[in-house]
Amino acid sequence: MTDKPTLEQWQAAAAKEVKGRDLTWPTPEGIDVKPLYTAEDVAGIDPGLPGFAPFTRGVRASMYAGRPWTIRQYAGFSTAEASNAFYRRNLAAGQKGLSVAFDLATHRGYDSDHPRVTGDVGKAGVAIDTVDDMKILFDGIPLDQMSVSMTMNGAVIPILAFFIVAGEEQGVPQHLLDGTIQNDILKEFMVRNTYIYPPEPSMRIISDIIGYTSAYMPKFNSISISGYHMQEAGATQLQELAFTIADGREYAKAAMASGLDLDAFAGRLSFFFAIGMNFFMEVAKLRAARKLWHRVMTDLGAKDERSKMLRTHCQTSGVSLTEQDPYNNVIRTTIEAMAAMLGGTQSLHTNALDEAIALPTDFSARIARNTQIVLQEETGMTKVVDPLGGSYYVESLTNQLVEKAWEIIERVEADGGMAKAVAHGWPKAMIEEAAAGQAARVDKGEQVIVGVNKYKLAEQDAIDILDVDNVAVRESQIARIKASKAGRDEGKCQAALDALRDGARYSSPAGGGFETNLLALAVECARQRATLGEISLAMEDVFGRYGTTPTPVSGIYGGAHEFDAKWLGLKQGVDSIGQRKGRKPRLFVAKMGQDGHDRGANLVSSAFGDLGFEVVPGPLFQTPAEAAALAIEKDVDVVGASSLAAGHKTLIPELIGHLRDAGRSDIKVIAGGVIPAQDYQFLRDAGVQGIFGPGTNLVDAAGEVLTLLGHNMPPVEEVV
Ligand code: MLC
Ligand code: 5AD
Repeated sequence: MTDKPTLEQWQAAAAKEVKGRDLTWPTPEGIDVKPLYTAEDVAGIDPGLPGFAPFTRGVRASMYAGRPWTIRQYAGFSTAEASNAFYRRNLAAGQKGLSVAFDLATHRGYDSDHPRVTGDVGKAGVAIDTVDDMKILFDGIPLDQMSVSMTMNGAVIPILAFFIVAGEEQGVPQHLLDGTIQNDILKEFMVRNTYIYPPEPSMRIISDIIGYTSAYMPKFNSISISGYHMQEAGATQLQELAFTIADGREYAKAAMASGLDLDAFAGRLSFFFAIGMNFFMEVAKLRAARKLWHRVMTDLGAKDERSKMLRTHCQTSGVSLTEQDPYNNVIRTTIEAMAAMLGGTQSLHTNALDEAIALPTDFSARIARNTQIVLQEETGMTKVVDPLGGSYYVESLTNQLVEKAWEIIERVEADGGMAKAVAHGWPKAMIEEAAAGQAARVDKGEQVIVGVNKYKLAEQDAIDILDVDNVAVRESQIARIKASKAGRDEGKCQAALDALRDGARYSSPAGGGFETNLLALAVECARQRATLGEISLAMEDVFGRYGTTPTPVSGIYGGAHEFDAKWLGLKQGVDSIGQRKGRKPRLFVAKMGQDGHDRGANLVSSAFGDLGFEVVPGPLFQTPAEAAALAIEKDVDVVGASSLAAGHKTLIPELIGHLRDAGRSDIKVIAGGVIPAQDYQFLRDAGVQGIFGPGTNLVDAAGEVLTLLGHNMPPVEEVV
């Protein structure tokens, strides 16, 4: 009998095969993934059993063998009628739960007739101004049978109030309402930016909602603590994991501080993670999250095991998808969906193949939905609980993530908790540094993205995309707001709004009773047909409206390129423009409309700053007139308008018009972000001098900007 080979023998054999090349893979998480895992890596690790503490292997004993995850596709666009029809078609075709995407005007607490939101109405989601819109949205969809997720964080009080009243008027009492409200403000301040009020009253709103729903809506998940947007903003999976669990801990502590009993609400806290392309890391992340949450809730004193169970929704990663060669996105999404499933998600959204360009069409939504249906119904993969349990690699990764995340969670605790850490800014800076590092790896070709930096297509056919006529949507919304206001008892409506304003003023913590509970007071406003804008404004009168200006990180993108000939040539170009002008070239990175997606804008600011530009990082949410005024005040050479929420056809031409009217047509305007090829000519005709779509290489873009500024870029060979 031959002896069993030893690990040393394997090491020698592998080293011989690859001639001593190091096969370790250093991941962005700081984990050195080895080419082989064995029993030695999991010695002493016992992941337990599914359905039992600490739930590493899943929250239910039978998991998908008993009931598959909920196919819950996030959707919404245009009017309530259009979105309702889309939902009904999708439900008829196999979708199981609903998930509402609201437009950015709604997110930020503005009615569709507000002058700040002309470019945003109905664009990135559905426009909802009153209870009447909400009723149309769920027309023919029984709210006691369908679980509904609503992604809302800023205008969370009016939206949840509308939902409750829509149910009431549909004949469904609130205790039967089943669903989830996102209601996660900390990550808004960190990465997603659809906040309205400053942090302190925003945290009170969350406690008020947890208090109200735990008393009256036992089937409703009061929060969806979200890491998704962190990964979208560039966070590593470790950062996403750690900050999300730390956010959860902060919310639980805030609700307890407001007088609520932990076990009365903890069972209805839910989570939401992104699932990107690092397959095993994602599986391990979900398993680690469950283990960590169990530990956090035990520490906080939860008694009920249900309070310690991390239930989560997942969405495949939007940023991992590309405009280039878009059918590859179907492959990527399938792989990500499998990771979510093998990680044990409760609910899943799979992105559509046109993700990088526009909202889904019926066609792309069908492929996305069927990705899940095929996994559930054709593969047999649901028949075994946690099939990767016991994998040396997955168990070892799970444990490493738990340990590394715990270090970050302890750092947050040492800083006074997540609300303080967010105020101090370091989590956001960490995420932006990770984003800049990742962008540099992609732009340098070190991280392969098929069709973008490798295996590029010479030519690419345009695919059909959904285009929403926001002018028409806005007009129909304005008509409905008018009708709703005309039909209401004005005295009663104003009295309800006054009561809400008073409730906001009352400064002692929530939980002391429902007289000052903002959701309870808003429900009455909704019954009296107050609009979303009016309800938001009543609270804004007391709380104020919050705004920030980005502070781009520096040195990371430039540092990664410092020895590249092309980069050095660009730096010389920037210097020579500077000498010619007597000052550095100035770039203003503008964010107009209610679009708070600032990853792209921050990356551009950061990379151009590293090149030697003087960068003016614009505040979020400007109107075109405000952006033009700032461009003129700062005397910039170029305005780069970053648009990720489909407002570009309205907002950018307006900006150019304002510059022209002020006699400053010499200021060049370029556009970047999610801009479909179909819109390029329209924008060029409006005077846009450079367009940079998804997947743009920032080094190449900088070259074009220098040319635009009159610099003759020498060929790379002349620089070195
Ligand atoms: C589940 N159940 C079982 C079972 N599995 N019962 C017996 N045996 C099994 N094997 C039970 C559950 O206990 C539950 O009942 C019921 O079935 C439903 O299952 P669930 O697992 O709770 O699923 P679901 O209802 O879908 O809830 C999932 C959730 C929830 C808890 C994660 O919070 C949710 O749906 N979240 C979705 C969030 C979302 O869609 N967000 C979109 C964000 S988009 P009971 O009685 O125990 O409840 C976004 C993008 C952007 O943010 O930026 O705009
Ligand atoms: N409909 C469908 N999907 C949407 N997303 C955003 N808005 C919508 C919408 N209205 C998805 C995209 C995006 C993520 C935040 O959510 O995948 O990346």
